[in-house]
Amino acid sequence: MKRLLWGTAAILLLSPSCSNSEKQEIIQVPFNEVTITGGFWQCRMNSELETTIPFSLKHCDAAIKRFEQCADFLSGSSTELPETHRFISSDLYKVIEGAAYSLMLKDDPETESLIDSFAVLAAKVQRPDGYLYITHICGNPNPDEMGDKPYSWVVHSHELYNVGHLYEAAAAYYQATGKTNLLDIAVKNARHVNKVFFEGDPNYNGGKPVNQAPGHEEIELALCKLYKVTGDTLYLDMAKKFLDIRGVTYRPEGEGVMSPEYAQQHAPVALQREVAGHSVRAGYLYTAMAQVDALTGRSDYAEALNSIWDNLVSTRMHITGGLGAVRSVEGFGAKYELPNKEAYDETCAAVANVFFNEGMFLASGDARFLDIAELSIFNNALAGINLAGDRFFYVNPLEADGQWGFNHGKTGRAEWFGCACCPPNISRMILQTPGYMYAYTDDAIYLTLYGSSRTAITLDCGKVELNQTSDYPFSGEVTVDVNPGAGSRFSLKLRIPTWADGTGNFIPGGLYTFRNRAGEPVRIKVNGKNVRYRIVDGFVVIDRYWDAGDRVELSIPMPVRYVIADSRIEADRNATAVTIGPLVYCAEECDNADRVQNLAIDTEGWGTTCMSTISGGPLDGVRKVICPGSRDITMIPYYAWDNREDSQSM
Ligand code: FUB
Ligand code: ZN
Repeated sequence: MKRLLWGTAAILLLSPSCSNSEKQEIIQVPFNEVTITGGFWQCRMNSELETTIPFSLKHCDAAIKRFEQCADFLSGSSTELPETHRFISSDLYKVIEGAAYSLMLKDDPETESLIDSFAVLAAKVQRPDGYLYITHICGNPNPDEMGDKPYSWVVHSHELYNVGHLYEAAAAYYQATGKTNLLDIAVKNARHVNKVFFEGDPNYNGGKPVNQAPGHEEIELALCKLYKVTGDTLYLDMAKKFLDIRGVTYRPEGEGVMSPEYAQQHAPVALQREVAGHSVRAGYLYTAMAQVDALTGRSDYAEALNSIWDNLVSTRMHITGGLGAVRSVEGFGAKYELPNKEAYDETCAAVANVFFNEGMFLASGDARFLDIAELSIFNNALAGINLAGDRFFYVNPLEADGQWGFNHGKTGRAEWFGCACCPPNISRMILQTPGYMYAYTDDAIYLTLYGSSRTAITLDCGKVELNQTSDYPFSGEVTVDVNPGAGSRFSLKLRIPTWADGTGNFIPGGLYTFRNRAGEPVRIKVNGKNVRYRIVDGFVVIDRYWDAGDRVELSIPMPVRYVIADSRIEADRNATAVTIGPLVYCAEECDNADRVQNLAIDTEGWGTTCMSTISGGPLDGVRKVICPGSRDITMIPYYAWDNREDSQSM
């Protein structure tokens, strides 16, 4: 998609571009090479490191106990069997992954020793051949859920889902510490899976290769990570094989969780054209497809992914970037089936949406994917965790009445869940967010998500230090100090979000459009002088010789915008949403002494809104807005709701 927008003053193309015309690989700057220096992300990173990680580790006791019981049972020191559970181990692995990321940012010997002890335990439980799934190892499966023996119910047992999360945790811990204790377990398991699924192992499935894709995707993207940290192409080959047999070698033919669509098994993945089924599964699948294409340098899935993405953003995504509107299947419904109060929008699905869109950006260089990643981060994903970092939403509706226990029985946030997939998912994502800020090719640097931060990037022409200051997403003012080692030429690509590009769309896809115009255009200055620019693929490209001390100032206006949804979304007819920059706003009962469902906004009243920053209390530093209507309506960013009390909200 090309977008054109012209600003003022002189164009900055000083001489022909040095970039070669061949498509270059776009590389993300890893999160641990970006230092957050203030602003929005500093608070979130601090609450992660200080609260969420230790808090989550404490909630792993039940999962660790199963490993201990299994080890004791195997050694003969106890006859007590661990409780059967399909995927509680995966929650523990995800917590370990997040904890490993935290170790990359801050030393914590206690956390490290806890992970090391767990690795000892896991090695005791793992079968000598590499198999690792407690219930079958201890021989006490619930056959309806796990099958009566290993890999006999691949469609729902979650055996491969669990070890996928183990691979991700092991890769992260290896990157953080250089230790191979978990990685050795992961590698042994992956080799075993390869033998059983693709070669044949006399001890499983009568010696015939299982050759069936798992019902819950995850191992595919995890194998990509294993490949990246080990360099062993076996894992990339396995990821591709698992993708290519999906919907080919096995296809359930029932309904609900046994429907062919539920786990995206209705067609070979390269031929799928619309989003379908369970949203977390779908999100992990699409992420893996994008990654396998990128890592193999092929475009086997590009047509499918582009079509699926178009279908997603133009028919089946909530304004918060939430996926999986339908509670009964935790997944996608019919086109435009996007209810508000009943919306499911699992936190894990929002996280998957971020992973998917980051992958699509890296494959294409097109910022429209970053618009969706950003939308999902700032709205649905961040809503999944409170500001203090110790209470969670699994389900993220767009309206709540304060009565219904929509959040797996709770009317508001929960401390943890029996099925705790979401808390560690959002936790591991937040720690990786600095990695979504910068990317680069040989001769270009992309600024992809704004926020106060510092990094250094090595281009062909040498090392470039960048120091960015911004209160984004509460302000669109961004200052970047550029310091190349020696005067050198490269492009700086500044992302201009769709909501600021003058096209009248909040996000790509046309589902959500503005009632009011943007007003002021985006302005860019280099060393104090206005730059005339155009936007290509969502970026302004400043191609010039850079010198130490050069300063870029980007000003993205962030007025209050009123948004209407496509009229085919029945639940949103006659409704107006309020957005500021990438943030979707909502009204809570505690700010509005009235049933919020009774409030009516003046749909033309955007000119008299009033923004201010909250000082003190749980929402300290959050930008609120007062909009005119049946009364003055106080609104806060959607991600910040239910941080004060469980109440009505919309
Ligand atoms: O099945 C594992 C996880 O549990 C899924 O990703 C979530 O949707 C929840 O059902
Ligand atoms: Zn979840």
